[in-house]
Amino acid sequence: MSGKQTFTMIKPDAVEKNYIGAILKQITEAGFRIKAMKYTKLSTEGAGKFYEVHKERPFYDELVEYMTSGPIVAAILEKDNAVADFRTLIGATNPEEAAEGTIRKLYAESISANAIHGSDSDENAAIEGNFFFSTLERF
Ligand code: IDP
Ligand code: MG
Repeated sequence: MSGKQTFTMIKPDAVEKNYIGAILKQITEAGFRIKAMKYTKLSTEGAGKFYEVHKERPFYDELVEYMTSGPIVAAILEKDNAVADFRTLIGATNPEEAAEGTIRKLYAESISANAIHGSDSDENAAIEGNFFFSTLERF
């Protein structure tokens, strides 16, 4: 059974380019409701922890550096089949491979600076949401 929530971040490249509004519009028009949201900046320690699963991958240091290079928007989103539907909405990791109309196709600049994060499973959606938000910050 698929869950109702996913977790997202609008990444530093998209924030820097002033795409927050356009991206949130696309997300809400696709039927996602905002359960929690904040404008914040990851520390090196925080980004390292968030991406711990990628620690052994060659791009880990680059990823941590990039994700701490500027502010992000973090959010918990709600919709039926949230994780899979949101991955479809954002498109492939590499924007060159992302389908037309997806957020990464429209707004990402490269495989690392790829505009947006989306959880890859219900389990990770819960872990990632808990990383940023207390229960008092969810509505
Ligand atoms: P995903 O964000 O589509 O789930 P993951 O494989 O989980 O992709 O990778 C996490 C993040 O790490 C990507 O969104 C991207 O920012 C970065 N990344 C992934 N693959 C590469 C790469 O080959 N070079 C540089 N950065 C990468
Ligand atoms: Mg991933």
